[in-house]
Amino acid sequence: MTTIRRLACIFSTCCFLSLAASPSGAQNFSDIKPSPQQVEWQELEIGALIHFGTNSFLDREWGDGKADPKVFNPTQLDVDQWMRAIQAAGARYVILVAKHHDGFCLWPSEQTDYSVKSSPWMNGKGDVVRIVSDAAKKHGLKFGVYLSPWDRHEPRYADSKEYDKYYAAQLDELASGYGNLVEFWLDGAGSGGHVYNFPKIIEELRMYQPNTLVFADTALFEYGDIRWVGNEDGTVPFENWNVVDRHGYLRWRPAEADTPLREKHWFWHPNDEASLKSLEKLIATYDETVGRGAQLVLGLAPDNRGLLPEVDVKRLEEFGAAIRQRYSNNLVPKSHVPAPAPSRSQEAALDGDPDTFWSAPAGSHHSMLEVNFAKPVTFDHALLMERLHNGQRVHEFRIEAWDGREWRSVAAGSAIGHKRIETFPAVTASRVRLNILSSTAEAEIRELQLFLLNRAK
Ligand code: FUL
Repeated sequence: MTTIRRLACIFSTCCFLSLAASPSGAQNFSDIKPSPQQVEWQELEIGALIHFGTNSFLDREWGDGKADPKVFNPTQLDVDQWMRAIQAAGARYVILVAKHHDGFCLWPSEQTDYSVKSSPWMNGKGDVVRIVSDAAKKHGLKFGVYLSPWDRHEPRYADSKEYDKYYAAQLDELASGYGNLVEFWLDGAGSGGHVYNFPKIIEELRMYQPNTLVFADTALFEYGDIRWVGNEDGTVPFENWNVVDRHGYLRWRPAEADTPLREKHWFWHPNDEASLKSLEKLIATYDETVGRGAQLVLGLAPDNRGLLPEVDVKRLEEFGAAIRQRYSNNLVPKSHVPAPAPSRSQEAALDGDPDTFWSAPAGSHHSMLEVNFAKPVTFDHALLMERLHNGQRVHEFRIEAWDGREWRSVAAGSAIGHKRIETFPAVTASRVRLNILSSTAEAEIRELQLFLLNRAK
């Protein structure tokens, strides 16, 4: 389902006006830095977004809010099975859709009876948000929630002010009752024309969850910490900058690319196995999201038993294994000749350890990171990582290989960001360098890695 997450039309404009009048004056791209929470979040790289509710029992994507809660009756619900599959895929966080557009709540909200408490599941005594948040913790995964603003069931939706109270009260329950939330997903779908008091809503959220990151379309600018990438295809358009501008207001807002494991389906549907994405497609998705400095969020859909279908589990396992295998054989640490003493600090970007980094000479706007190999190596992929604590500094780079007479460019771009994966025809060389043609201040490079992935048959 194509979705337009436009919150612009539903968000009061007063906050932008107050920002425009801010005494801080003009902002500069290179001064904008991530918060510690954003730095930590960008390390997670892959997340899972779980859609499960009455739709899962009715072969629907968007419920109309009229489904009988009695249809919600998973007989084999096993959230540990979900978590094992999520971990196997290499994901590090889970976002649960606590309420989708149909208004049905997966926790026993005190604000409505339209929830699990009116379902036969566990005789109305169950709480899916509780068991998923507990299971995520147990499996070492961070946990977040999606609470749809658009609500097709709740009669108060017709009255903006009354609905704001309802929504904020639901948010309080989620924000105060389930431990730390890594991310709060604000989906603008269906909300066109509706006015929400987001400043108040975010105030409420921050009271209990000062560290949570708010995902939203770029419209929710003053508050959004993570931006939607603009499509649900699993592709991040080049060049991907972490600082974005809206109405002259700059903010660090890393991109999250959400895409379902099954083509165009966020909820489970019967006889739908053909829509399961192929392993090749998922690998390409990884390279076009994480490999472009963004977060990949895979949509997972438990079925009407309450289990992830076996074929989905298998695909997630294959995906995780394939990514681990592809990027496990970095040629640089094992085959390169360590740099001579004056350039020894470069080793920190050549050691295969993303926790160490090389800093280009202080104040430089142009720098080189060179790798020498004892014997020529053949490679067709490069993986770069920039340290972002001080901002996204690299603005133009080339990866170059020495052909015996001159340096030849094998890949070039503007943004590096958290991670950048480049694919090119195989090159054999004993000298390779990252030529940073332009950086706003000294570049900070965590990794330069090289791989040979497409071996000749
Ligand atoms: C969209 C929704 O309309 C879809 O149903 C799904 O929840 C997706 C993640 O976001 O905006």
